[in-house]
Amino acid sequence: MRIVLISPYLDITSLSTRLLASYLKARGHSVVQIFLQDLESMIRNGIDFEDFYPDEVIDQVIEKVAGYDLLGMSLMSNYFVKMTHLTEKIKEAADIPIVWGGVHPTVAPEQCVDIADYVCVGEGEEALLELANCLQNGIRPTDVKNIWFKDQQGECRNPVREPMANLDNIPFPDYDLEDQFILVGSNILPFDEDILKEMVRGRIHFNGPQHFIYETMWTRGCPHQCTYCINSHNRTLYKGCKTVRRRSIDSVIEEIKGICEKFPWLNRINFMDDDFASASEEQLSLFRDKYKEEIGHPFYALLSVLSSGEQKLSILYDAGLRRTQIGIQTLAVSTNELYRRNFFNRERLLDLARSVRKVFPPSFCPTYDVILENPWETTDDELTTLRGILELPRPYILQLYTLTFYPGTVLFDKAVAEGIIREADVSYLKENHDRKLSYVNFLFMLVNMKLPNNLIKCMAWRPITLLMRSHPVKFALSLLNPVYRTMKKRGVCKAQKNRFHQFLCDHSNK
Ligand code: B12
Ligand code: SF4
Repeated sequence: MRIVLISPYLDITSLSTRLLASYLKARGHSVVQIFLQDLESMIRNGIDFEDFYPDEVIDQVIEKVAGYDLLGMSLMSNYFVKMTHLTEKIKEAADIPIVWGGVHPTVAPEQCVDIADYVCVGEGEEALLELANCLQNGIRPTDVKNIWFKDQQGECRNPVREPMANLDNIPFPDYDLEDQFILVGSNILPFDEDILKEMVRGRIHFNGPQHFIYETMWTRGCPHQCTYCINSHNRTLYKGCKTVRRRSIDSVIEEIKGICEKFPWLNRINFMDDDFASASEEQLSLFRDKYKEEIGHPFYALLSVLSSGEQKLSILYDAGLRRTQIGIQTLAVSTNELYRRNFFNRERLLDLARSVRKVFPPSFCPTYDVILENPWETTDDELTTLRGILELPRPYILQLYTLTFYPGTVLFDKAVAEGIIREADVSYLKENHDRKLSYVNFLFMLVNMKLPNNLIKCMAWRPITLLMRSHPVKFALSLLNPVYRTMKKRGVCKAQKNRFHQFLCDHSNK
């Protein structure tokens, strides 16, 4: 069967479509991928998930999918509006069955089944293969687990299958560029090595020369189930099943070795696992030995406080870990309960931060994630987090998120039940960093500006914060908020423009 897969993500790694493509290809289907990363509208408007693709782009997609038998689209919740518009436009013009998969169809299949012909709930490799086989043979896919659909004969909601136990059975992500297209400016062009090199160039900053980053994953799933995260949904979806699965070390090394042989300019690896340190010390040591021997490139990984002690950190440093991101989120006890992160507290964080300083060189700068604008938190809760952070040894960078309610998560349901959001709201169509102007947010930003801790502590003194929370000040800030947001958006646009403008000019005329 001839299948097209579309990925709208700004990040061209798009492991989902690349893995699905290689899985289907290995089983005899022919697969083309189109990467529809809408850089031009991002440069124009900043990240705006409510933007549609321009008509000229949609026309090219329609042209490209002509003659194919099945069209698959991957989407996170943020892309729901954009992909709905694209799907409707394609359906008006072309006669091709469309299947949606990815995080949003997994958490909100009822909504998606009204738009796409088929919806894949959960992992897609086996489900998409079986769906393609059914359609090829003219069979109604009533027995294909994970697949939902509505047709003239009625609605079918097949149950979900167990997540794949052996991830080594999935071939490596598909980087056959000759079967791939990419949106550059307003043209869909054949993917080539120059474009790939530009797209993977140093968005994450390591020290040293220009870096070109290959992204992959060792595991699927996370041992935790924080209530704002997809993993809280997956635990319910896959009740009783093993959700955390780990590829063999040989498979990971072979994949990276292969891709570095194919593209020898790759010189950094980014492991996107939810918690890279959830492996045991023994597994990490084996990984270190093989990685050092066969790959040797510095790498980046996300770590959770629960899994990372001094011993694991030193194994990881020895293996080549040179940049990391660690979730703090909050230090308020009640919020950690709300987030189901009771394993986390100030002492644990301080322990970890001290171990980081002990194991890594003084220049090593971890990123700590913090979630702001939680409607259940009081200013005192936020200041508890701020004060705890100020105790951490520098250097570090704070990555400031705002709480976003994603459908399917425990917190989304709570927020709906308490009337904080309405079920129909698409409150998740925002960038997670889109902060409003408030005194407390400002204090957190000062931490990144490396102001002396004592000064920030003084500014966080309760009487001052009470004054800044008073109605006149709040009113003044609310008036300034639109200006602040516009300026922030302009800053983002300018940064994106600097990064991608030349690239778009160079390639759009190809
Ligand atoms: C890596 C990652 C990123 C990377 C790269 C994403 C990319 N495009 O490749 C980066 C850092 C860029 C990123 C950014 C964001 N991310 Co992110 N990210 C992840 C992460 C950790 C892994 C995703 C992944 O590659 N998984 C591996 C693949 C194989 O799994 P998968 O995508 O689920 O695909 C499987 C199935 O879903 C299905 N499937 C997928 N697509 C399709 C298509 C078809 C046709 C079919 C049949 C099946 C199918 O089959 C696949 C194979 O089994 C997840 C968390 C997680 N553990 O899932 C969060 C996650 C996806 N991200 C999330 C979010 C919110 C974001 C941001 C919006 C945050 C922000 N800054 O505002 C941004 C937006 C990105 C953008 N602008 O494009 C949320 C999404 C929640 C939601 N409801 O949508 C997640 C789930 C994390 C969370 N907290 O819950 N992210
Ligand atoms: S530790 Fe991170 S990835 Fe794991 S459940 Fe919590 S937020 Fe999600």
